[in-house]
Amino acid sequence: MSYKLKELPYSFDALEPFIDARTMEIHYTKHHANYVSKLNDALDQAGNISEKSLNEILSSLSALTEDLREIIKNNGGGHINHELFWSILTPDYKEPSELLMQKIEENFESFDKFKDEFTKSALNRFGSGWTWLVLKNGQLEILSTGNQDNPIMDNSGIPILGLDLWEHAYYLNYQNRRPDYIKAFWNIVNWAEVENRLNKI
Ligand code: MN3
Repeated sequence: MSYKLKELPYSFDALEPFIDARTMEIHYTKHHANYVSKLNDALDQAGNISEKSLNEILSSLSALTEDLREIIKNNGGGHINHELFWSILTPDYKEPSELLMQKIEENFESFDKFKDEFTKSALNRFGSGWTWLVLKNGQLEILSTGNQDNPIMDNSGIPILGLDLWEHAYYLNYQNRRPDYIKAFWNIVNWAEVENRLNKI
């Protein structure tokens, strides 16, 4: 079984002006596509491990041989991280539902405090990586990972929201201005999908 690049639920220019069309196109057709293709190559070599779901494989990377572990971690992580990322973005922004808002306020006092904490985490990520909102032991938590690592890899939570902090996600439009990219992100979060992911855990 091999993994495929799922169609984006919107056009490349749909998230403008917050994320420009050229960035979306390269990000999806080159970067994400490359993770998928390298993941499939590695799984071909891995034999029967590929019968497990990708989440299962990535939650137990130590079961892999050393030569495949790093490549499956990076490219499998790259694939699931981007699948999540595309899904939690939308051109039709709506505020979180009352229920989700309540859950956020329970864990972070207020929506603004949640956004501040998430933003801080994203600004503090040195180099390439992600900042996540995860569910861990019934609580919402913010954490950041390097490279294409995903919180499921070390059991630090199940992500329901993630922000790609690799330069390829913003450099064409924002150059070194990561703070502006993070600020723009709040205009295109698909809170309904975040809530949907939370409900499925
Ligand atoms: Mn990316």
